Amino acid sequence: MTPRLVVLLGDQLHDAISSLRAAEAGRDHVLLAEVDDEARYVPHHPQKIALLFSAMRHFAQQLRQQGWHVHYHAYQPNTEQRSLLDVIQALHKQHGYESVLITQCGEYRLQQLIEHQWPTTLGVAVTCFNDDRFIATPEQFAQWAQGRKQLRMEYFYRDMRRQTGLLMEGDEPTGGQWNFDADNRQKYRGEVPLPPALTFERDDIDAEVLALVQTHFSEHAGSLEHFNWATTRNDALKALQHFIDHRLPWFGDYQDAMVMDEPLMFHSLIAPYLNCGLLLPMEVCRAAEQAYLDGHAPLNAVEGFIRQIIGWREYVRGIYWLKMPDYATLNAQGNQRALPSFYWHGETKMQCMKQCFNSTFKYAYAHHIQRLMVTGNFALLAGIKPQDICDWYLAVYADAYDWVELPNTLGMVMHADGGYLVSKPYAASGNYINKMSDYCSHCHYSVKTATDDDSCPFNSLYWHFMQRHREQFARNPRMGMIYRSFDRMKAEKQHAIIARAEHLLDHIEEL
Ligand code: FAD
Ligand code: DLZ
Ligand code: SF4
Repeated sequence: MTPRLVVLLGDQLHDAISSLRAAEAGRDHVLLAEVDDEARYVPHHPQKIALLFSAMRHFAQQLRQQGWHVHYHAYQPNTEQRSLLDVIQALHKQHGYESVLITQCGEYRLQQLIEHQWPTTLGVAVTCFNDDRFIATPEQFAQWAQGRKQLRMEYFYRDMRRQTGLLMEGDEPTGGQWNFDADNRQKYRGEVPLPPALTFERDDIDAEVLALVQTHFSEHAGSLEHFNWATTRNDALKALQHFIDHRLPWFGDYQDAMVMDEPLMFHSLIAPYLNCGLLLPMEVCRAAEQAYLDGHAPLNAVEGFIRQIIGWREYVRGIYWLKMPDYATLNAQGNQRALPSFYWHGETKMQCMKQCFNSTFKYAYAHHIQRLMVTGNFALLAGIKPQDICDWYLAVYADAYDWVELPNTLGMVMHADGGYLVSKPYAASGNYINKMSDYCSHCHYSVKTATDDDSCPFNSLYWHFMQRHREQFARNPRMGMIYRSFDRMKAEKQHAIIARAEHLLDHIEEL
């Protein structure tokens, strides 16, 4: 029988993926390809490229052992085969495939090419399967969203709990509440020692890939020196177990906490594995639920963790497919400011930002609150162009893929969708960062003041942002109090704050 070609993208590295399930090992061929078009469409952190290339190579080896006929296109710097389609075309010439099988891609850009360009160029059918690693299909999400003017994650999350049965007792949520966030979000004062990082044994594939990435991608921001990601499913499972054993019990308590030179805290670091297929969302959630049932981790931690995965992760994906391609161009605040260069070189006197940049470039990682309330908050307050800051987040993290990065940045952080994803912008002054971290006591700036030469930039930029967008936000019932407290200030103080913010914006590169 004429073989078909299963194309596996770099973020589809699981042997139960829908495209493989539709194929036959004795008949069909499988392709994995390292190509410039995917590796360079943003300047991905070298660790993200190394993680993917090495995981792809290990996965190809595993598929061969399972009896699959695998074509592996290793990275070649000066080849004419720059895109996935180029590589597929060359193979198709040799083998004359009956059709191409693929699981739906995570990115609108590539999905458009797959649906429209691939079939015409190849002259064969391209069959696209639902990506059932996710719990909700794009159609299910669209149905849920229909008729709602504003979406709220919390209600969607409850449906996901009911659908999966996670932390459910019949129709009721375990513990009588859907959400235990009121018990979470404490400042960390060393009450529990921070767990050691898990390290992995490296093999020849890792070594080869690290050398390749160093040679061809070292101009991208970020270093390979501290590369410590799992590149096989077995190691990703060890990473999951390490999280469950050593971090999950305190995940809820310290989810929002930030500590000098401790970027990992009690976070799981599994997003890169979930997003590229080394781990599946449901197996991760079941493992966390089991830890609760075994009495190893409390409900506030386990519920909080599961909510991130079946709640936020599914919710942002639903919004992505519902709203693309227009979503990527939204700019509800009309921001025009370019991204300051310190986002790329990391040098700034703002200690909170410096801590986030250090972690980002060293580990291709920063935890959620660092992304949302520090580097994201700064971009929001300073009025950075949404497309600039989105490109940055897509490039610098090992877990970054358009479907999850874009709604988080454009919607959650920048409020550039006008409040479709969240009801109120996550804008905050230095006071929030001081409450949740020890950064301010190590900073050049003073978090206590707003108008002096050494005052924390977040303090005046916060009010500048509020005043700039007064018309948009003053009617928001959750923000009226903020405006009333600004209006109660003496006019002199108001002017001094706004003047300080304008000075900072004029000299943004010097902060
Ligand atoms: P943990 O804190 O241990 O959380 C557990 C898991 O929950 C994560 O692995 C992740 O899969 C999921 N999760 C948590 N929050 C979110 C969220 N808001 N959206 C989707 N999933 C979530 N996450 C990505 O996976 N890829 C991205 O490109 C990405 N870009 C982001 C950009 C911005 C501006 C912000 C504010 C958040 C972004 N996030 C992104 C969400 C979140 O910050 C990361 O998932 C998380 O920091 C990854 O670290 P972790 O695995 O240690 O997560
Ligand atoms: C992110 C990425 C990178 C860096 N390189 C490749 C690659 O060489 N080959 C490939 O198939 N996929 C790669 N990817 C992941 C794709 O860009 C990914 O499929 C899309 O981002 C869709 O989520
Ligand atoms: Fe950041 Fe301001 Fe605190 Fe410095 S004082 S660490 S700039 S919040």
